[in-house]
Amino acid sequence: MTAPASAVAADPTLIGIDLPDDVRDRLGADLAATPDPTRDIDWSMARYLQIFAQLPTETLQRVLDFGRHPDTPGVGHVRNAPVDEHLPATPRDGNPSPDKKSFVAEGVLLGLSGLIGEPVGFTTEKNGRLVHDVIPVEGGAMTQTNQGSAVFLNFHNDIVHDERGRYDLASPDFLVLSCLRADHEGVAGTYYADARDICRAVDERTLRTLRSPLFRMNAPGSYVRDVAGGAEVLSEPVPMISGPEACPEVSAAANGVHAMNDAARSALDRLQAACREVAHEVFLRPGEALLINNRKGLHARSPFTARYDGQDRWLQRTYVRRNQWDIRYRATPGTRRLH
Ligand SMILES: O=C(O)CCC(=O)C(=O)O
Ligand SMILES: [Fe+2]
Repeated sequence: MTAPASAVAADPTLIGIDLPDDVRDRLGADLAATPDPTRDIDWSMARYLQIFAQLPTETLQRVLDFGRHPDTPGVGHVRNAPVDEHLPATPRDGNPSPDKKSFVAEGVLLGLSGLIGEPVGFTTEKNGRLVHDVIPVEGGAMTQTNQGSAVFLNFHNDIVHDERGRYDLASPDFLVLSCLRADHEGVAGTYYADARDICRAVDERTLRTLRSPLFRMNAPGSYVRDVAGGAEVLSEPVPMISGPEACPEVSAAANGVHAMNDAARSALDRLQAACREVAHEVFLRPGEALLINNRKGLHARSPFTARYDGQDRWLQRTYVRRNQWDIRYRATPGTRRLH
């Protein structure tokens, strides 16, 4: 792991995006006057675009470049974003808070998301909502899911179960994580390992194995729990790393990867170790967000202590696609962003 993000802003695989105070205040005032985005999401996305167009041109370009170019960094750390004046208790069940009456955090999350793509929902993840609440939930403390807290959430990317047998194709291109409340001790770290750095860190033979279709991904925990009755649902055999050397893509299921032989098993262990060696570490605080490219790298989270007292760590998250055309076969009839 490397130093906290503030010290690595110049790193070529992490960009820092700092909003000046006057811009933060202007965005905050505009977002505070914007209604609940779930009332009319397409109108709200248009409004957020207008609001975020006020960013300084260079800042705006950094975010746009993050979304549009294969050779840009895989993770962006946004700091000094506006926050809600009043933040209710962290919901204990991981569902949206009925007491949240202003939508500044949602505006920051969706506004940033709209600059890099389109927020989309998946029926099997958070009931298809566009804004996900990522909160420690008591029953899930030990799980490899976003409800966990007591265990290290292994390096993974967010994938979706798909009837076609590949879970890495319909998956989001990006996720955005925005912090409303840090954990009590402030020790919950979010990590990002860029595939370019991973490829440099492992030996040639391991890389060749990781690039071979010797791995079967288990479907996400939410799908296995809610749809498959707890049984594993494995993908077809896939490689973990694919694509050109200069801009590789990496995919690893959080809920378990089955290696199909011994070489694949040790390559998988080496992959997790390499991620830990090369990862950026960010301790998210209120008013900060991470833009995460879900193809260029893997992310992880350190353990932390949840108290379930209404003051626990609270992130909001979106899943973002550059476009929805390639996943239109999954679209839920009568909806536009739900797959
Ligand atoms: O809690 C975090 O920092 C990351 C959780 C995560 O992997 C996710 O929400 O997809
Ligand atoms: Fe994740």
